[in-house]
Amino acid sequence: GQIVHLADYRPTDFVLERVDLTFELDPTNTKVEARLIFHRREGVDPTAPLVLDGDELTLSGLLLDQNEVPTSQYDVTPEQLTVRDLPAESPFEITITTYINPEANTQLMGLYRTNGIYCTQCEAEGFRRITYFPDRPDVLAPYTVTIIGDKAANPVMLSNGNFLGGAGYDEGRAFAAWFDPHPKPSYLFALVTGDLGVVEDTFTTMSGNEVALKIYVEHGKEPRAAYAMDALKRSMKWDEERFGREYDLNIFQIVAVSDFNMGAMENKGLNVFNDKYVLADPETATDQDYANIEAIIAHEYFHNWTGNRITCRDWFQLCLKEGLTVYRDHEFSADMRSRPVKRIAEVRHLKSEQFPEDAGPLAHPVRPTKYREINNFYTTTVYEKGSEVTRMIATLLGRDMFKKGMDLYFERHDGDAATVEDFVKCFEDASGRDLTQFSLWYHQAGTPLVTASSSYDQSSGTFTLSLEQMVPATPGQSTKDPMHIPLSFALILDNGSLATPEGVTGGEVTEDVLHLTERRQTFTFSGISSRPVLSLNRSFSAPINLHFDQTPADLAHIARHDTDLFARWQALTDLAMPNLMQAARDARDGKDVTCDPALIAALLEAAADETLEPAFRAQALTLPSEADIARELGSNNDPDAIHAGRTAVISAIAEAGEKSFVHLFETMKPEGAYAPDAESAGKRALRNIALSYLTYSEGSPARAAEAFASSDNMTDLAQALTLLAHRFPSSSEATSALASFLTRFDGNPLVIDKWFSIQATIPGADALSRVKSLMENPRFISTNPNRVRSLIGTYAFSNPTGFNRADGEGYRFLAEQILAIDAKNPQLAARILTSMRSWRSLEPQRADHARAALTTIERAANLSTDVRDIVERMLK
Ligand code: B3K
Ligand code: ZN
Repeated sequence: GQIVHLADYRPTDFVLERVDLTFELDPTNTKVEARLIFHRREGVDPTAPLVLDGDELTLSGLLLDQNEVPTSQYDVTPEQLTVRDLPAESPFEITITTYINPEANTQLMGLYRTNGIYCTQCEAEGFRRITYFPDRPDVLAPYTVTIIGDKAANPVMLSNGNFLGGAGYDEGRAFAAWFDPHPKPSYLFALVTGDLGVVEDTFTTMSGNEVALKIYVEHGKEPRAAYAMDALKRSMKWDEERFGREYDLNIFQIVAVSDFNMGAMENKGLNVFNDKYVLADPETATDQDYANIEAIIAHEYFHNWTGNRITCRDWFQLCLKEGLTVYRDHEFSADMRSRPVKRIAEVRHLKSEQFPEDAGPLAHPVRPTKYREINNFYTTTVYEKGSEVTRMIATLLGRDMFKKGMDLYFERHDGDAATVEDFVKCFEDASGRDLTQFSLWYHQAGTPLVTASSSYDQSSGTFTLSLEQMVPATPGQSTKDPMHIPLSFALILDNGSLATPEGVTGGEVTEDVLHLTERRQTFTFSGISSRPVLSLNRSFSAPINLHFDQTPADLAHIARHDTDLFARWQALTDLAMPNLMQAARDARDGKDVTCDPALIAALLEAAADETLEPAFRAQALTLPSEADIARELGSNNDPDAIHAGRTAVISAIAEAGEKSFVHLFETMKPEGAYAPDAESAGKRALRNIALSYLTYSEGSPARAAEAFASSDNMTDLAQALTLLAHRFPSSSEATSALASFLTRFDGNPLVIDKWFSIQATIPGADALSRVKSLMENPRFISTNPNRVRSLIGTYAFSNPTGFNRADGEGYRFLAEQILAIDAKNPQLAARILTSMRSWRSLEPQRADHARAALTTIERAANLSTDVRDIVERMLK
């Protein structure tokens, strides 16, 4: 658990030339032989020893150029192997033998077993659990891998790169050999073997190479991989068209496994996926599942260029591959689906996940400068804010210059382990623009707050906009410099058309983007003939909090007229938020909750507007979440009051709009058999949000029960079940729907996960006892990350009233669970613990309970570095 500092980076003393690995598989005693060829880097002290990383390893053999190394020449611990007296100049070969136990590997890092399959996960530092190695991303080499194992149990034997050959070589044993010609860091190594089914296809690249595509799944699940295959082919095509990136091996493989710590992993030529993000059919997957599969298949595939061909120099540069690749997958989904609706979903996600992280004790820059446990930095800040930073570069430079910069990046850094500075430099060189101030987005944590005020002067025809920016203090960064904030804007006139100013003073404006670069800046637009309504930060061009006291009338004007659909949705949200905040305060003070008729009118108008796509209308009707309201309130939060206030506002909208909701429910049914396309999904979303409102106005489970009984796809079924369980938890309709869902999908763990999550998020204090009894259910497997996340994780992250019980029982329960999970799988435990990152903004009684629970964790014996790092930062 030492702290690692960016400032301490230096290249390795030895250059790795080649890696040759042989695995003799055995469930509890796998032999790994690693032959590594090194040479001393020029200029390095000729006596410097070779130091290799390990993690829980036992060395059983060590050769130097095929001769046994005397014990006096090396030191070894489970964490490190140091070899001395190595050749000063000529290359040498080190052969290391270790034995590892995949069956006992509950951390799911390194080589482990899941459902009879051998599988690896090496990012960030899992390779050192396989053999002693310079396990860092700037050590790249070509790999040859030989796999030897039981023939019957492992008909499929896979590793990175191209297949060299294989056969059954003696009684009951088989082998396979793979060669990956592309130099890669160890974190991209993968090995998978087992008895798996496969779905095959091909893709012909833009220069005419035929690539074999294979998706491996458990036998019998092949039909459920069809959508993933389709998404893969579309991703490959899109990356050629949009970024000019072509695939570079003759085979691309994906394996779906059921025990996996995260979503998926971009190992070179052999992606390993959580099966949740591969398997889908209409009966078992929701529209959201399909969209996630499409996005994650694309994300991992896109890593082949942004991550693998160009990797990271060190783990501080993680956003170099993750932020950029998220940006790429966002763009892909926007092109495949509806761009504005996709943007709304991204911003909802950013605000609900990244903004709280940036405003709490775990805040860190997109490019951090120190870490204690790198696995704790695969955060929404690195990923999602990292993506937003890339998006801002595109906004600042414009589409063509951005493309030139990307081309330069691919050309200049192909084969490199690069840095964020390298990346930014490409855009500077391509465009001639100085990005020094802009780079603060990588280095300063915290969500900037921009305060805006405007005025219009009729006599001179000028519109004045005053902006002020403030970046809040974050851990380790008490003062901040002003940032370069690109704000997309429009001046909307009375009739809905956009004003074209004659001139502007006070700062740089390029096309529809204002460049806010000072702490305070006033822009004056001239030649505006009548009072315009300003729409600011359109498309969410900058990831900021914006305080701009616009009147409900102005917001309604934007919601009606902006040509940017995102901005229309944003205006509706801005209209709703003060209502929801006041509702929470009123509920807390025992007052009657009211809802502004103007809000109701604006929402119903958007809902009924048939010129708008259904998916957008569904987003418009989906009010900010309880967590969103808590974030806006900022401090002294009472989740029960927020829930009560929001529920009352929803009821008021439901009453007023009942007729429209009945109409939408009856008409928004996609025709024909289920198809997961965005348009049909949009109709289902609109119909289901209408159904949700109707449960409030009708006050009866009847309509949802009927929807449950008649639905022919998982989207509608899961939504109906959610409404029954959440709105009418003690009704016989809810009980029988939960029971029939279980019977119908028993044996399909990914669907049972939905059954767990739906129950874990039933609002109210009873949720805890429900979660506890579900943990006793035999279908709950405490070592499977998907089960744990869907029950315990969902409860802690997504049930504000159930988890934040006033008596603190939710926190005490979580503390116990974290310790139990930590003993087996530290990464999973640490991730779920981050659900408490906003504990300081709770009202004092709950905050005290939360602190006490965190302190129990902090004081526990044998904490992993992962959990210790999180809990200590949260309590600091
Ligand atoms: N690169 C992996 C994440 C690895 C997480 C390691 N703790 C998946 C992705 O971002 O594509
Ligand atoms: Zn990624």
